[in-house]
Amino acid sequence: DAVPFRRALLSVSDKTGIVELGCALADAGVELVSTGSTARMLADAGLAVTEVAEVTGFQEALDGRVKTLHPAIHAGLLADLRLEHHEAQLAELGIAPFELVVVNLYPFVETVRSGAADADVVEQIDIGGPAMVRASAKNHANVAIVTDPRIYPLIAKAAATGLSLMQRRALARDAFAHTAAYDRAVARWFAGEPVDEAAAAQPAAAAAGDAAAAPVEEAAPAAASPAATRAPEPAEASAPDTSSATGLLQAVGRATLVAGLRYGENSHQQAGIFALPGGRGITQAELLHGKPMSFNNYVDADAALRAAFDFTEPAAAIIKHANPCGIAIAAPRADDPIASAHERAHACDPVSAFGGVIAANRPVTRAMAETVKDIFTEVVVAPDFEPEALELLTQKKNIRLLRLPEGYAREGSELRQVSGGVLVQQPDTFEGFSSHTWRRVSGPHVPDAVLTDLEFAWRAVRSVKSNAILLASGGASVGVGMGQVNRVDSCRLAVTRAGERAAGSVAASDAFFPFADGLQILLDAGVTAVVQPGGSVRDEEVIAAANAAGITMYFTGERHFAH
Ligand code: 93A
Repeated sequence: DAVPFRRALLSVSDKTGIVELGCALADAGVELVSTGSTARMLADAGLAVTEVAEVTGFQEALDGRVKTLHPAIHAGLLADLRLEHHEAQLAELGIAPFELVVVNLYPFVETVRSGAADADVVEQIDIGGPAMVRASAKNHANVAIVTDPRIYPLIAKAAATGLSLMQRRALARDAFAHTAAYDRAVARWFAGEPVDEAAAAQPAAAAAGDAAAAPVEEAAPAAASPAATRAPEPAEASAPDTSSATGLLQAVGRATLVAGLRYGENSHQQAGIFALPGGRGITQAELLHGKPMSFNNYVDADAALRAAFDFTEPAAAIIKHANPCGIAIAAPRADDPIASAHERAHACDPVSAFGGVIAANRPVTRAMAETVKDIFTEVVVAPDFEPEALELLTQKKNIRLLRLPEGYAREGSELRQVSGGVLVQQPDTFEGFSSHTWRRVSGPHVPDAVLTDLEFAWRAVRSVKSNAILLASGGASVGVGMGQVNRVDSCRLAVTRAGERAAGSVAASDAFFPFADGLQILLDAGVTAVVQPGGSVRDEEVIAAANAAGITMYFTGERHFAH
């Protein structure tokens, strides 16, 4: 649904970046139409540009008060070319449509601030500009409206292909917010009130700041250039506090488009990624190499980060379809801790790790890269990549390398859509992982090493979708059973995946065993210790099974469902 740019209307007071944008558009064969001083600037840069006056057949009138306010311009902005009669009327009138409009308004607030006389302030009330902005935004089905120089690079990148409907809609939203804030400032001035607050109320642009550098994947599916993706620079000062539901919802309301995605979970679903103000997560990560991130890549990379960054030790997680097929921390005294963590995470389930998404909570080292390069991997996301690691991995065309923003952090609340509304909750950051707080309900005291393993398993299992069973040994998962609709199947899965490694491993269950049957599967496979929340009405039955097998079992008192 990208509408290719054939004809663009440029009329800007703030000339920042307009020549560069003009050049990119001209290079892509887009015809440039422009007003007075904008046109002169473009022409001075050697670009072919058509003056608005040439299009309208009227010279600017009334000291410039009437420049673009003309049917020859506005019909070109408002024609809905999905309608045959609009197309026919345009042709009859001899008017060509615009697909791109770049406008910013007379500097009204700046003029007020400068202490200018009333007559001069009034002259700086832009009329023709907002008319174009609003017309184009209304007609976003056909026109992309750009009011913020910060997104010119994004437009330049899409010069040859145009923008998707989703992107045009986001731009339209920002355009109306922009003109609304502008008019609010004008109204305040007439009321004798300070204009600054009104101006400050202006929402962020559709793709603010460095997002400008983001590729327009959806619009340019065939574009080979992977170019760095970087989301808007977080505006810390004004960013809502996302630890409360209202804060998170406010942040969502102010989310800005980072990029259209090629498609959603499937190729017939449109999709895009939006950044929250102040966000410092996967959305803000920089794509150092590889094809643009897909919708599913983002989901999996985020799940991988959640798992890897749950540990303070060097840790790696490999995700497939939002579930871990391996989580591990570095082996004690490993030469290269993060390489060790990754190798051990991979060893958990090499079959599933094929085509997986890897997250590391430490910079990727050369040694880790050496291993990763031989494994088909969709994405590696990490705080950074050592230069040699980058050199090795960039040799692989199909891998995506993502560098996290500094101070990577998840939002303080989580949001999930349900029909008619949204669910908001605090994330599961509960830190009661120490075995000191657990209750031993069966078996003897276990050695410290086993306790440490249980603590690892209990933490790791919360990154696994329920019903989750995670078998671990030596700080690495060895078998994961996830996402089953009964716990027995999750136990079977974990044990099967672990194979011979189940014997001697420890197990964590994200919620209580409702019957002894699931636990029995773990016991039969040779699991030596179990940690689980407890709290089932049949706890006694479950404890009896553990006792019969002579294994140690702990109750934590809290569960870690992840749905
Ligand atoms: O004077 S206006 O209210 N009437 C118009 O017809 C009109 N057309 C464009 N303001 C108008 N503009 C504004 O001129 C634009 O919003 C933009 O800010 C400025 C660009 O003029 P120039 O290209 O001559 O610098």
